Amino acid sequence: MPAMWNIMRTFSVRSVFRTLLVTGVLLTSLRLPAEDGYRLWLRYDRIDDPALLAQYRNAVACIVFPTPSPTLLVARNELLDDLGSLLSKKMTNRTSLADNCLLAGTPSTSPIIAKLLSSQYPDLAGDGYVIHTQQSEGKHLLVIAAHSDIGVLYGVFAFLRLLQTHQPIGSLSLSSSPLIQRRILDHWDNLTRTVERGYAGASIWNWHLLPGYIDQRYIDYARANASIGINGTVVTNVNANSLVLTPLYLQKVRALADIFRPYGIRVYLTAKFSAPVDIGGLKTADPLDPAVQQWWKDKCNEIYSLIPDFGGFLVKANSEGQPGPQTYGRTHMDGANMFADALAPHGGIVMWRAFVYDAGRDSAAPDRFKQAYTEFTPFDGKFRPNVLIQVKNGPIDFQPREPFSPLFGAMPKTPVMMEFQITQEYLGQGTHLVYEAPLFKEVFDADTYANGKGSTVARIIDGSAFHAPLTGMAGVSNIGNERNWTNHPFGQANWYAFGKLAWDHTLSARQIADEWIRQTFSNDATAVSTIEKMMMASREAVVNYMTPLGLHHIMSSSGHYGPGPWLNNAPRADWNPVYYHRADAYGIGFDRTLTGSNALAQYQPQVRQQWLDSNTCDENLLLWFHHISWSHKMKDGQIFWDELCNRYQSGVDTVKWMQRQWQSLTGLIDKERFTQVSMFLDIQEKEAEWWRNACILYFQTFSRMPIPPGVGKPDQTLEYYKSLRFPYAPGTGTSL
Ligand code: GCW
Repeated sequence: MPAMWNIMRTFSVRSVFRTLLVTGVLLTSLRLPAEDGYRLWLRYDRIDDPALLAQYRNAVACIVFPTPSPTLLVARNELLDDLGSLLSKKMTNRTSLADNCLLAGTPSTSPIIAKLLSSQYPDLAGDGYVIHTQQSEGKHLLVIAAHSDIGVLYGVFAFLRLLQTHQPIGSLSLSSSPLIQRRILDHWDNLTRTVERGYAGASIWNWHLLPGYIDQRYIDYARANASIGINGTVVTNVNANSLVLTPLYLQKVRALADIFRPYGIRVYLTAKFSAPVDIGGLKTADPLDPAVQQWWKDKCNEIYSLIPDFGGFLVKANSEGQPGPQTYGRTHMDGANMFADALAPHGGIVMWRAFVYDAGRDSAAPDRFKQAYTEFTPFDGKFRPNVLIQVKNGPIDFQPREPFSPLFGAMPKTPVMMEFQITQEYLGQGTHLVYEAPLFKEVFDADTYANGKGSTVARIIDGSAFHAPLTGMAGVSNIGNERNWTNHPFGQANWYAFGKLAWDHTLSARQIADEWIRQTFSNDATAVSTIEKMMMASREAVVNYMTPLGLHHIMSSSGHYGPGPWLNNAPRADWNPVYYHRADAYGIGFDRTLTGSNALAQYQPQVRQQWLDSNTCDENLLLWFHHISWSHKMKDGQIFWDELCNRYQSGVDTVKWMQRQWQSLTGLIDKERFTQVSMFLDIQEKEAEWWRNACILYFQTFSRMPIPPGVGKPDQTLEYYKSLRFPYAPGTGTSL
């Protein structure tokens, strides 16, 4: 192992890079140095195109960046360090402007910036930024400007991105403002450091050693998030532990909040509904009990005395065994409003999750699909103004493909925020290359018709459809303490894409992939286009080899690792795959039309119309809404059974194609990441075949039809696939 590699393992990569530059060890003299992925998309290696390097060096000859706040100081250091690396030139801050200076700041740090924003960017909102070239006082200037300090940091990262992706910077007039206010990562991290549905090692929060020991990772985490506009983090699991609200733990939370503050990141916590009983010595947690209300008010006062910019609470109540207001005969409204009242004097918010399905109402046509809508819509307009209802993108649970949740657009008087799952619980977990931006975009672009045509999910979430004053988007984190943060190097792209789309959901998945690849791997044209093609094909591949044509929730139980369509012995009916696919001798799929659960009635008529008829319904969603015969005629003329088998095969074929694409990049990608991705693609290929074989064999016991030609033949029996067990698969750690 080369000596440099050992050094890089031991120390913060950035500080090693700085040392190497200062001591004159030219990193660039080594071709494609080993990369462990720690630096994410923030690599800032020297620009390897000499002409471009010269151009950039001329364009940024000096820097003028007054820093009267911690955030501006962070922004300036980031700019100086990263430009120093990119341009391989020591950058310093000066106090007076010269030709080709980069001027950064806010209206209060520079009259030039004040004038620029008021005259040319009067609409620049909130934490948005401007990157603008202009002549001032006879000098050519490049200006990074914002109204807020954090906006300047966002502008700095955006400017550095232009350089890292080799864009021209000679004449710029860019501005960008976030379309969604709260852009939050939800960590399902337990105080024990296990991570529920985490596939990248242990939690990055070392609770035991906090607040005394500050891991460099906390700073690097904040920096990475700020670079993509994320401005909040819920550091604890929604399956919550009251302990985090005790004084001992609040000191630890405070240490994290202090680190994150200059990066514009607020800390939020999950609140366990029973905390007043668990740690407060009360006999009840009834939200209408004055002593309980007072307990939460006092708790909030205590938290805000330590963390003045504390964001608020995320609550999972009356869901999957978590206590909640219904435990005391009260409603979601009573519960959420109690927290809202305790937080309101401090400016905090409540994110109340709609992922509930405990109530068992609607005994006539029970369907888990319908429960969130059934339970929440009656309270529209009745929540306090600082409550957001946090809704998963689909009605069930982060499946490879779901229709959008019918709750989007169904609560016009209530702020509704999005919850996506970045971690790949149902998307191949730690080893499958699946780029999620196409999934996120598909949901955002879906039209709810809730306020007429064009009321897309994106416009519900960004508040424009119903003028929601409070907006938010959460992503369940895929981060752990693996050296490269996400285990799969391509998991980083999903973290990145989440942040970028929370900022601006109008970006395309391809655009985001393009800039991520350039920053993370290379600007080489072949590498960029090849990797982009792989990423763009990957989401459809996983749909095809796991759950084609609208199949859903057929993963094996508990760990959700691998196929388990045959499972039927879980304690609740709707925890069983057989509940969702309903295969029988006639056919397969969940009838959610009038003849079935009628979940379709929860959508606007125009949406319902799109999916109501099995002959016209989008085939990608067919089994979400219809129980259709094995010989149902598909749009391409095949019978359903053949189409199903072919889709499974096509998923496998795409993975094999991705393997070949990746191999064609030999020499263009650094060895370590190249090898890791190659091995993971091999695992993905085997698992895609496992999915195909197990599902086809199982469904064949109902269809009794032959496997069509061209579809790979299973190499094992169905009994073999059924016998597989993985009790120690990662991600199953429950809250403690
Ligand atoms: O999908 C389920 C997961 C649980 C998770 C739950 C939720 C945190 O399997 O692990 O619990 O969703 O979103 O609350």
